[in-house]
Amino acid sequence: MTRLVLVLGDQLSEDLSALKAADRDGDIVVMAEVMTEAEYVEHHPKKIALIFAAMRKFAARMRDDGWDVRYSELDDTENAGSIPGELLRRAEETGAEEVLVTRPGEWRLIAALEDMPLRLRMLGDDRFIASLEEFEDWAKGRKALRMEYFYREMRRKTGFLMDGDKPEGGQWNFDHDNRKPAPDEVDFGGPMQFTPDETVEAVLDLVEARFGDSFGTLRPFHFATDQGQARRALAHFIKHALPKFGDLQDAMLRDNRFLYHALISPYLNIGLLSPMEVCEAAEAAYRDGHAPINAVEGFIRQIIGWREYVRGIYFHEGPDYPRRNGLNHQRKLPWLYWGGETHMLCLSKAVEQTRDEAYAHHIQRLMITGNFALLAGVNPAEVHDWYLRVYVDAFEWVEAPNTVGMSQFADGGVIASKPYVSSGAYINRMSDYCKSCHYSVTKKTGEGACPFNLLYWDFLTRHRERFENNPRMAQMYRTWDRMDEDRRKTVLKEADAFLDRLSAGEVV
Ligand code: FAD
Ligand code: DLZ
Ligand code: SF4
Repeated sequence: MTRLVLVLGDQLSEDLSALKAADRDGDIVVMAEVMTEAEYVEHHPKKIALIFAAMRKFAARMRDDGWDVRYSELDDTENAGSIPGELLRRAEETGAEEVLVTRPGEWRLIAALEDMPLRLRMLGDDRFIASLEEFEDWAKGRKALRMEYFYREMRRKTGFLMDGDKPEGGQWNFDHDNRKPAPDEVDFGGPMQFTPDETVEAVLDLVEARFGDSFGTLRPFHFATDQGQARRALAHFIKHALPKFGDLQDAMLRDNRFLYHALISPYLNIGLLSPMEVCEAAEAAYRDGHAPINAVEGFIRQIIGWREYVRGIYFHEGPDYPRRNGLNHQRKLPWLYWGGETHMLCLSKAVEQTRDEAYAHHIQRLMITGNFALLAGVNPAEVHDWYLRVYVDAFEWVEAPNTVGMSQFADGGVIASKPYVSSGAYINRMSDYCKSCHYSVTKKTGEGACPFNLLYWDFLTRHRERFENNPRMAQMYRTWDRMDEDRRKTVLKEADAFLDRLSAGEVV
């Protein structure tokens, strides 16, 4: 019996469970560029280009390896326009009755496949280190699902940075050595860039014609689009940037978009790199004396800790997770997130780089765009939609827990034990943005006061009932309570006026 083997645009790995379970001689691989996937949110054009180009190259490689691949390009006249539609069309064409698929990374697509009138065999995605069953076992009976404890399990499971049953260097986490402020100079020239080949150019033309009006700059396009290139990008990062990754992980510079970050998340998320190979390379750099423990532990924690943990949370919490609104925030996403003018330099720089690169690093996402949306009380569904659209690495299983949970505290504290909010002081410490901003970061009220300073106290006051008994926030409330009453009134009045101007669409 012939079966169809579905390979989605973020499943471009030779060792995908559906391919491992398939028969190269009898089964047929189905890959399709479809409008439903390209349109379910209005993705950044670079993201669509990366996925289509990588899909085309992967299909070519599979054919070279002897697979019968039925590939549909977006403009093919027969293209049914959706993944289930394409599977049904191929089933009719080939007489296949069963579809093998590796579990997709989004509830929406899982439901669409399950609704199809074809027999479906859905296999676990074993490209992750923890299976969903293992995550459930870990979560069972715990009051709080904290990443740090899950991470230790993953260290034990993989053996990364272990010295017998103890953590290498005597500690599980070296973060107190990280978090250094922005440096004056960066001696890493940025992630490896690739000149588009013929396949990539054809995709860029297609994306320009069909999605050129969406938010985001398509060209220049330098992402890796196959496994070989992605591996070179990884090796480049390990050699030139990993040693300083830890120290400067949280720093931000107005004229340097990448600092010592890897920019490998898109490659990991679409399957061009595996988490194991990435961590093996990082650990080898530590064992060879090339990179220090704080850098390597910090990096490995992001991958076997955070990345695995957020996926576990997404599937553990269920399909309603992305729509949660635990703080009942209702403001519309301000226009400045789409490139509208703003005098806040940190925000304008983060948005500008997002538009150009489809990339911003973690602290820009969390403490600039995320922090501002949370302080301003923006509806988390709109924030979620924005992050899913604009970043090249955004797939719901990883984006939603980071945005809705970690950044917007809209899941009521499943992921974060307190909201990630800060005044301008944090941004000033970690970046050089404030030096050239229209606002003064040291000014707390009055003309030219940094909006983060006003909104920070306004947020804490609005949500006092929810947070004042949180031991990690008690100090903040004590500081607020010690302030002179007139001053507190001025802060709240100015915050209100600022939010009114923001909602009215004025340039703030
Ligand atoms: P590096 O800083 O070099 O880190 C190395 C790797 O660790 C990354 O490639 C990534 O695979 C992994 N990693 C690091 N932090 C996380 C994390 N919190 N969750 C999952 N993996 C992590 N990451 C995504 O892959 N897709 C998203 O859609 C996404 N949305 C985010 C939204 C918000 C609001 C926030 C705060 C974070 C989000 N992240 C997301 C996590 C993180 O910002 C990116 O993984 C990281 O910026 C990718 O860049 P990099 O490869 O240079 O990472
Ligand atoms: C993101 C994306 C896009 C833009 N286009 C396609 C596509 O045309 N065909 C495809 O198979 N996959 C695409 N993807 C990735 C899917 O949206 C992704 O598999 C789901 O969101 C689950 O993570
Ligand atoms: Fe951002 Fe405030 Fe600094 Fe301006 S002063 S860059 S608004 S934190």
